[in-house]
Amino acid sequence: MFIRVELNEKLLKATSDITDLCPYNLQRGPQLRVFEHSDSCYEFMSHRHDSWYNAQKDCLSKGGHLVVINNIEEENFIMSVLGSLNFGGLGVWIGLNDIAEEGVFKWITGTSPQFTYWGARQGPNAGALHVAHGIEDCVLLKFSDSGHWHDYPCESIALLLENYGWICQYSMASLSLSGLATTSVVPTTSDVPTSPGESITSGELTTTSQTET
Ligand SMILES: [Ca+2]
Repeated sequence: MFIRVELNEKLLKATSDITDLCPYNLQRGPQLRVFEHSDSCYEFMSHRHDSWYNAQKDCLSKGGHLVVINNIEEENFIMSVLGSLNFGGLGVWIGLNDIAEEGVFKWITGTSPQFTYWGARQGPNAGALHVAHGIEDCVLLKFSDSGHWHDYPCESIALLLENYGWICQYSMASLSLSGLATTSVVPTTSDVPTSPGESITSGELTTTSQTET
């Protein structure tokens, strides 16, 4: 029994920084954050400047997608991290767009938004006479407007530059103990604990898997 406890302690020690559970290919640093209420990692590419398309491409290439904001807590989390990173830009691209069907905003994951945070006269609230409707198909979380969402052209049009930072979202590896079922501690003879309270100091971790012969 103590072996299982010891393993859990080792696991917790190894994951003392929760961002350790983020995909290994992501660069570590203050731009990589975990939101406690979701199983996601957020990579703040807020220092970069590019089109919405290239932003989404960047997220996709690393196994994620542009951020999907499901509630006010997630919105506030993003604003607070942008603040802590001393974000000085206009805003950041998020995964919402109406590229496929004008006026019907959907998340990059294909779902319809249950929560929105549109600024005044933005997105579906712009009014039918708003001439820019058809070209403003991508959504910027506008830091300078308290984080409200504004629809913007997805990319630069002639001299009108539309390059902004962005936030990628990734699934976090689950802290599953099921993987430990095939992991056992094999202490060397001198390391065998004499009582359950004693810890293994130099036990070797041996991992076996079904793919091994
Ligand atoms: Ca539009």
